[in-house]
Amino acid sequence: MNNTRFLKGAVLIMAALVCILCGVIAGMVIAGKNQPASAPESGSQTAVQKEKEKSENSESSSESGQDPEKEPETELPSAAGGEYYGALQVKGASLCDSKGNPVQLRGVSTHGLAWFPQYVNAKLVKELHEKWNANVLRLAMYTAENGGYCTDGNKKDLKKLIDDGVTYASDENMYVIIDWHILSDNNPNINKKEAKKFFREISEKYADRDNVIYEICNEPNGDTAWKDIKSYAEEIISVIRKNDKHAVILVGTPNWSQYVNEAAADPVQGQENIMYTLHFYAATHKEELRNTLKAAYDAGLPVFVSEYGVCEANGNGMVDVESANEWMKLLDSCNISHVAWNLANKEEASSMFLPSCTKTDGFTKKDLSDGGKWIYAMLTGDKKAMEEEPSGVPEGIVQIKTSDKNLKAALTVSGSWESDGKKVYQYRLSISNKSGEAADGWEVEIQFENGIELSDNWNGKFKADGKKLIVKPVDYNKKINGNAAVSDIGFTVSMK
Ligand code: IDC
Repeated sequence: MNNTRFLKGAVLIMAALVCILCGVIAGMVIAGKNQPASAPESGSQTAVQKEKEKSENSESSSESGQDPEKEPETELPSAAGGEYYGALQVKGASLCDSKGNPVQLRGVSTHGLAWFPQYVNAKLVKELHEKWNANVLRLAMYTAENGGYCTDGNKKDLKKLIDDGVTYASDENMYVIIDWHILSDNNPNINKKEAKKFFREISEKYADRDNVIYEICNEPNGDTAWKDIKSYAEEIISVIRKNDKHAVILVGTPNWSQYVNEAAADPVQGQENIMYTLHFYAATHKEELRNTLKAAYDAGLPVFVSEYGVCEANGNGMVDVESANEWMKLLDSCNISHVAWNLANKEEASSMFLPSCTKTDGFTKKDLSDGGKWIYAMLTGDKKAMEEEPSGVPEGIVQIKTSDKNLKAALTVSGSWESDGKKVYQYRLSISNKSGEAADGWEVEIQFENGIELSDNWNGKFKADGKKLIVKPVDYNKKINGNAAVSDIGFTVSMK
């Protein structure tokens, strides 16, 4: 009996060690893949540490089994499903079905295909169609970053991911955008030769598919002028048109696809079914860019919002629900199509899934980041999905106080495990500003049941003192606009 118990224990410990080791190695591989050199650093925790925590985390939960008191989490319910309109055409400023009725595509974009390939899977695409009501999926293929198509990326693997994405979307009767995601290569002419080759090949391959849309340059930026983009567009369009006479083609605009006014003043001539992209990030771009969009639309320019975020333009920072709602009002009133950035669990506000969630399908509301919840609620009309997480006091905590009565802090446990006989908790914190006025700073004081030791933290400045933890902002999440929130602040503590 004792021997069996000893053996069982030894097996468990060995299994645990193997799991941790695998987790660390996987973490290193994933970290190498997911973090392009230019990725904004989010706090002091490295991706390897996070992956390690995740593996330790899931390990402890598999040993202790399901918490019987926890309510079972249900997957997202079926919704109406995104509509399919057959072959599309552009008439005036509108995207239309084959009969000429204006239609709107609404959907989501992958993150960089090379970094988060796991989200290109049939089950998730089905889920996005049936449960999120999305009718378009964008496949973002970076051209110049780490793993980019024109740098060190594996062209064969990237084209296979595109092909899978196109197949899954077609199986679901969804539109699919193939996005030549220029970014650090700020002028599309830099990789024009490669672009021509790529679009020649894929337009030949997908010529018979009515649901494929080509996005020929994600975001020209820096000093790239509209005339540079226009001449590039003319060349690429003629390459595509040799194979595919009717597909909708999306053309980027200067300044990270914002200056649609410049395209409106001098659009591509003699071509049909061309649209111009405008990209916005709700917490950064507001009234002024909305006015630019409205003016271009009123001038008759067909605009497609092939990428937007509900957070800041760096893909992180705060989620601005109020601004995002304003944007949607405008887009809906003009029937302008929109695609949300991004399908990933990266530690950044624009990722729709929480970093602690490693699922690639079968998502529940609890798996969604604040931005993800907003996107889900907007696409499905399920307002409940946006309700705040309970701001009561989670496990291990006695009280949470904020520096201002208009600021409400919500704290949730995103993981817990044991280490060296101590209980370790990982918490996520978000702070919402309930007043209409911006708050220029904030401070949160958290009182724990026991003395704590802080082992990790991100997106804030932290000071632990006995049973107390003070959290203050970092530069980029200091200001909270009226009716907006900052989120994805996190920390790990062990209880003494
Ligand atoms: C960001 C990603 C981030 C990645 C970075 C690479 O969210 O994880 O490290 O690219 O430079 C865009 C771009 C889009 C950006 C996004 C957020 O099209 O590639 O993704 N953004 O910064 N335009 C405006 C914002």
